[in-house]
Amino acid sequence: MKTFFSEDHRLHFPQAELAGGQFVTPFERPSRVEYVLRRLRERGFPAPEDPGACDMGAVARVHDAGFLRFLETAWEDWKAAGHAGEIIVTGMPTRHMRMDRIPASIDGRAGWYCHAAETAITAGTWAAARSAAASALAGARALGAGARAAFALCRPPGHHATADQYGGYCFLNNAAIAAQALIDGGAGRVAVLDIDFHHGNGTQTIFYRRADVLFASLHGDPVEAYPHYLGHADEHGEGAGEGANRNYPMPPGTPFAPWAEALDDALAGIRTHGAEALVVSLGVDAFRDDPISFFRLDSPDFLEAGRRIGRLGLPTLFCMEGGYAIEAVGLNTVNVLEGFADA
Ligand code: 5XA
Ligand code: ZN
Repeated sequence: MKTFFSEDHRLHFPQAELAGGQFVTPFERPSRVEYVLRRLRERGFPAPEDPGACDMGAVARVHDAGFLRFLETAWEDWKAAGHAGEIIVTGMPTRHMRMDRIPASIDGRAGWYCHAAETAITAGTWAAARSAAASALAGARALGAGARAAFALCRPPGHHATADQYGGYCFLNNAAIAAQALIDGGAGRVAVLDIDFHHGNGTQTIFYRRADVLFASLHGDPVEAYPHYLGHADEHGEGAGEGANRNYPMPPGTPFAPWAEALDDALAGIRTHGAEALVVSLGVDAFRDDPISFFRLDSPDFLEAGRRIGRLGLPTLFCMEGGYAIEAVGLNTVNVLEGFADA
């Protein structure tokens, strides 16, 4: 299985994340990928390829032009405004406020383009985000060239990023960008399967009104878990996309058996949809020891999840998302890839 990865991910490492009313070292940190790289090596996967420069035309197929300009210039604008720290949003437009006027100030624009204040922007965030999208696009190209599977070791992750908002540690929606590239490369229908513990609100919103990209997500019930305001079972898609969105919210303590039942149902939906290619948002924070999640999957369960995904028989691109039990992230991620390869 070809893997793609850029060292530029290191350029994004905020000093702090706002969690539980405190500033803590971000859960989403560079060392996460070191464990994945080490495990890939140990298990005999080919050395990851650098994806090269990011095709911004492909990124612009998914993201709003104003949002991309904001991400590109945010750090300079923030510094020019005299701010000493990293970009942490203190106000966002919410109910009872106007949604038709984008502010001029960097503080106002940062709030406009953000949906979760735990996520800071630093000097290197834009370069790191582009490098993650580049890995996803290289993976999509590998599938287009006939590969059965590819793994994009994306960091920062992407599935919470909407067309015009960052948050949940995500800036560019790597999986959505790859899915769109597969469609643009000639696939009639594509599916995105999101097995990260958190609902992929960004991916859902991007494709919600479209029939050509099915989105299916297994996640902690938003009644209890981030992103809190989307991810319920009754969100089925709208307009042409009606029926092409499938959510499987599950309660605290969910072990593998019901999770796997949801996975099988999602895979059956993907088959029925007639997808010609699959993008997997591969988060491993459904692991029992994950510090910010509440499912109970064990490491061998990720192998079995990979096998079930592999039995679908579709060309598949895995894009790395979350997972914060740092030392187990490598094992659990590579277990999914190995299970897939064994199927
Ligand atoms: O998949 N998403 C994550 O792991 C990020 C969760 C952010 C919670 N504040
Ligand atoms: Zn997650």
